[in-house]
Amino acid sequence: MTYDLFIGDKGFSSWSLRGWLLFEKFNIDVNVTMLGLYSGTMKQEMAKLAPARFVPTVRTPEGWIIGESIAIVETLAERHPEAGLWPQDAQARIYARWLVAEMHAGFSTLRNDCPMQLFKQVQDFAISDALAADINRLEEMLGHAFDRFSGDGADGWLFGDYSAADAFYAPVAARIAGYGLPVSDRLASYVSKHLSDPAFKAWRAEGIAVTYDPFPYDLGMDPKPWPAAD
Ligand SMILES: N[C@@H](CCC(=O)N[C@@H](CS)C(=O)NCC(=O)O)C(=O)O
Repeated sequence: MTYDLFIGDKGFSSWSLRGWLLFEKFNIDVNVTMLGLYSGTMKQEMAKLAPARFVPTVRTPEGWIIGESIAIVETLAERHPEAGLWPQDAQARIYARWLVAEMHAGFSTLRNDCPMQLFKQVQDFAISDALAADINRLEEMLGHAFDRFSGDGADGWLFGDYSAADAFYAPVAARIAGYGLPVSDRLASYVSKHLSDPAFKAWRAEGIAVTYDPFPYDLGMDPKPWPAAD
């Protein structure tokens, strides 16, 4: 008996990526099922998972359903304390939870204006004042983690070792990369760390292998290649 994780898509679904990273990066066994987020079959396929409505949704080995990312991360952390989803240090753990909660509830302009797509880098993306404010807030929140908790300088994970907070900010890194958003050098290093993470690369490779007709998002004229990752 193992967990079941239901996701929607690998090229675009930021929340699916978060859910998958929580299993993949912390070595928790899971069977992954892809639902038809873009083919129109998801609602019908999710009927058996009610009252869950969105991906990611998890079914525990007991058959219990978890339909929200925050509930998924807290449940996995409670059931797998040895996996290290949250930092060990109590103060770091508070900040990791704060980062995850703020990601879940905030950054609405970043999320709306720059939907995650892992295919290309949009050229000359126009930065509104509201988007600039979200980017500043990211710099402030992640900068605090770099200053106080990351331990190994500008290119470490937020709390030294990979934590659930990094999983929640992986799609943010992808948005910064996918829209060429202007960020500080240390945030750019953190983005590169995500882009070169083997789990992220494996997810992206499968995501971009899918052909969409029509392609769900407008990438503008002549988008640039996705940034190179080691
Ligand atoms: N609050 C949810 C958000 C999940 C979410 O919005 N997932 C999107 C895909 S990235 C979805 O299922 N969309 C389907 C729909 O809106 O019907 C969570 O934290 O898991």
